[in-house]
Amino acid sequence: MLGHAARLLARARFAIAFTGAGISVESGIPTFRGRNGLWKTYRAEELATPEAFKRDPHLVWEFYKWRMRKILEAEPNPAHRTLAELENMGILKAVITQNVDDLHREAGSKKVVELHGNIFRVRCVSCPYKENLKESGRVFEFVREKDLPKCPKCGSLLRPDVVWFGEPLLREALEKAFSLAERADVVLVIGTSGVVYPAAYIPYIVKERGGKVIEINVEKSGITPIVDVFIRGRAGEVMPKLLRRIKDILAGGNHYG
Ligand code: BV8
Ligand code: ZN
Repeated sequence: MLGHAARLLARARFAIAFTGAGISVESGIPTFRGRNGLWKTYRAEELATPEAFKRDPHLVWEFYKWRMRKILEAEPNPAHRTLAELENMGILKAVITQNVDDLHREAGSKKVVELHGNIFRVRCVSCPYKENLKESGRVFEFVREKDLPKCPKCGSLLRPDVVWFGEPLLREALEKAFSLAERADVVLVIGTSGVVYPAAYIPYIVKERGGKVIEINVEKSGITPIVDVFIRGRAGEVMPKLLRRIKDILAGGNHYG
């Protein structure tokens, strides 16, 4: 399996990666639907919605600040770092991610398409005001703040600049992701249950155009039925092994053929 995946990637003309919450598990960030449930009493689906924010903005901000704190304590893991190295080697052309944790960028990936936004960006519910809290250096003060965050321009509520359930994806990100998928001859799918749409279309677009689909997951997912190579395992363990095999092939170590 690993050798087949390594050969597909080493020979790929235009390989991309498609990642979900599972790639960040080994950085200590709980998945959405995993056993260790993201949020003890509430399901993420109920909190990551405009209705929840309207009904109880305090609770939704408590949920997001809890996640921001967890992510700020987290480090990219070997899976994130391997994707960044594959991009530097010219093998991987882009990472399309459903995650909002910014760990791909932290790991050094340059071409990252964030389909569901970024947890460190906030925007005003009324005016066009947006702020990337990491860039403005306000992230730690923001996370500590107990009161509801207000827009410095118009005084309205600020919200996380992420795509909630029932909200349309950012058109520009979606179009970029779809055009990357249309060009890809290999897509490396890592750590996604493949239940959230329209993001989950990405591997199908590659498949429909004759591309190859490689999946790394600890269990089968909604994508597995269309996968050419399924590697069962934890992303942080599998990815470094896959990289070594690819390097062997590129070094002409043709014992993998
Ligand atoms: C929209 C940002 C329409 C917020 C997120 C019924 C059928 C089909 C679709 C729908 C439906 N009912 C509703 C819908 C639409 C809905 C949807 O798809 N719902 C799902 C739940 C059925 N989609 C939407 O609402 C989207 N918008 O459709 O709008 C529209 C159009 C025009 C105009 C108006 C409206 C918006 C979806 C975006 C929601 N926002 N995130 C935030 O993060 O707070 S999605 C959220 O789920 C995260 O981004 C997460 O990444 C994403 C997907 O989940 P996964 O990444 O796959 O994570 P998950 O926990 O599910 O799985 C983890 C996987 O990792 C598992 O497979 C596990 O085995 C594996 N794993 C674990 N450990 C490891 C590992 N793998 C490797 N190594 C390990 N160590
Ligand atoms: Zn405003």
